[in-house]
Amino acid sequence: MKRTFGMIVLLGMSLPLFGIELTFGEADRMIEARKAGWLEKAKALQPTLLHETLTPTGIVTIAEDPSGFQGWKITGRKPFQPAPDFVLDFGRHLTGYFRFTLKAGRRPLHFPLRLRLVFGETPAEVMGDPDAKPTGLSRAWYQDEVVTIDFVPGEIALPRRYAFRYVRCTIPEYKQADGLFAFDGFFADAVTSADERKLAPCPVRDPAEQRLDAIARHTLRDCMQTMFEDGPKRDRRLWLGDLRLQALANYETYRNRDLVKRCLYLLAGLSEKDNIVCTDAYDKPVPRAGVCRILDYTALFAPTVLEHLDASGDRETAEDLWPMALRQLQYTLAPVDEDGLFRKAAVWCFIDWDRDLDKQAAEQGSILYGLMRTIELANRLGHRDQTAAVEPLVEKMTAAARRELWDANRRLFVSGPGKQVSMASQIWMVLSGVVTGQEARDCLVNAAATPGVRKPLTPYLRNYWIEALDVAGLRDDARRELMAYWGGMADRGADTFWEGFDPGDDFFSPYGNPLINSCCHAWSCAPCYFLRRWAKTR
Ligand code: RAM
Repeated sequence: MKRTFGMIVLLGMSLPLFGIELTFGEADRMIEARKAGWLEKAKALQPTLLHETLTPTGIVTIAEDPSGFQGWKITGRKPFQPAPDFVLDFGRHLTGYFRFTLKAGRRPLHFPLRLRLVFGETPAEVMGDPDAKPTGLSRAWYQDEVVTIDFVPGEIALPRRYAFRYVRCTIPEYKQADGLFAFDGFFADAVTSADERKLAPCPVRDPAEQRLDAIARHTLRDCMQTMFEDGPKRDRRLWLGDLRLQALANYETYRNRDLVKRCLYLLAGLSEKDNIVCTDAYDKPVPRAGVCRILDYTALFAPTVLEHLDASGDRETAEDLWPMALRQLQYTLAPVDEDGLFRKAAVWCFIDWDRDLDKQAAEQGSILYGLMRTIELANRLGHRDQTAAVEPLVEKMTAAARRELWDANRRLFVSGPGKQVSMASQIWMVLSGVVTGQEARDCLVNAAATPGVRKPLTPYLRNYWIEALDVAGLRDDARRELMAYWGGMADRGADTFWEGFDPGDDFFSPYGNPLINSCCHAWSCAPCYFLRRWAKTR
């Protein structure tokens, strides 16, 4: 193997890797030859959605109440009766379509009948004012519509797909329209690619755990569409980080391995010219790459391929995608300097929606984690020779993390020039095996007890916190954390688990306006993964 130096140059930093240039070059050629075929395979794996027609369980009255989630609480329920402003309750969260039928009244409809409809995943969403706070995202994510009807009787089917349990209907000219029409029926067509008949039996016995398992499963199911969506309300996009957690939960529940395979092929097939995997994608109207590229998500491609191999035994797919898994190392390792330390990257480092989080240690850990899993995948597929050049980096990055980021006095990891203490740093250092055993336990426990420690703001990073506690041998703490955090959402009335949850702040939103948050969010489906796995190994 030819000795090459400085193959990776980004932001002026170089990493001396020996001989690997050759391997990446070969990977590039293989990717280019296979890419179009990957999109064909993704297309062939497109699932047929399952439909279920639902009718509302009745009308709910919702009142302002500071003890309710985001200040609103259901105060009563009754059967449907006509009113100028009413909220239908479909009894459960669903992803799907809405239609209603109207009857003619005693007199003809002599002006257009105008209704305002608001679809909500929570009571607060249908009652709150979406314009009260600006959002960094589009206001159009708020699910409201104005419908104008010229003729009755008739059926009005809204073309858009919504994520909802509640539908609020307001009729501004209700008085004038009295006697000109009547509601005849309301229907929801719920869609999903999760097949309840394939659901694995639930080994969880404890009722509190069963409650969380059911909500998590429901979350996963409503996100399972023609691909794994992050949230059926928003962004309706396939994100690699979300996909990994959905895939793991899906192996324990709906076991739709083909949907994981389709998503892996979509992300690989949609990779850009430089063959770096797409980290967010759409499948409609035709598959297209999104606009983001997240470093720590890229590092999760190989682990997701490896876990799919483990869950499905499908060696052919892993082999097919292997060059892609290998090729990502060139990108994820680029911001690592010659001493094996992650310095700074000019790309999006996500980790969590915490804008003040210093991400150095967490990125070091997630890149190292991805590297180790790529080597493991190589071993499984008999391609050890192709990762031989990067193997010494595991030791180098581990040593650099211990040398530069470990605070031996406090027995925890710090991050960045300000030596910030966060759970994110400990979590990824534990998951990447930089510390194990007592050291792993110490850093997780010591950081959590540090005043001002930055804690996860999203269920995404919480998920990895639970995993890290478990890996460190602290399963009881992992269970306690899980029950407290996801149980907190359940206690606040969650039908499906949310995109963001700060136990101290109902109004937390990464986007400025909590009504834009997604309340059925893929990366929050962890309980059905952990609780089911733990129940099998108690
Ligand atoms: C948001 C979505 C998605 C997540 C990205 C990083 O837009 O909630 O789930 O993966 O951010």
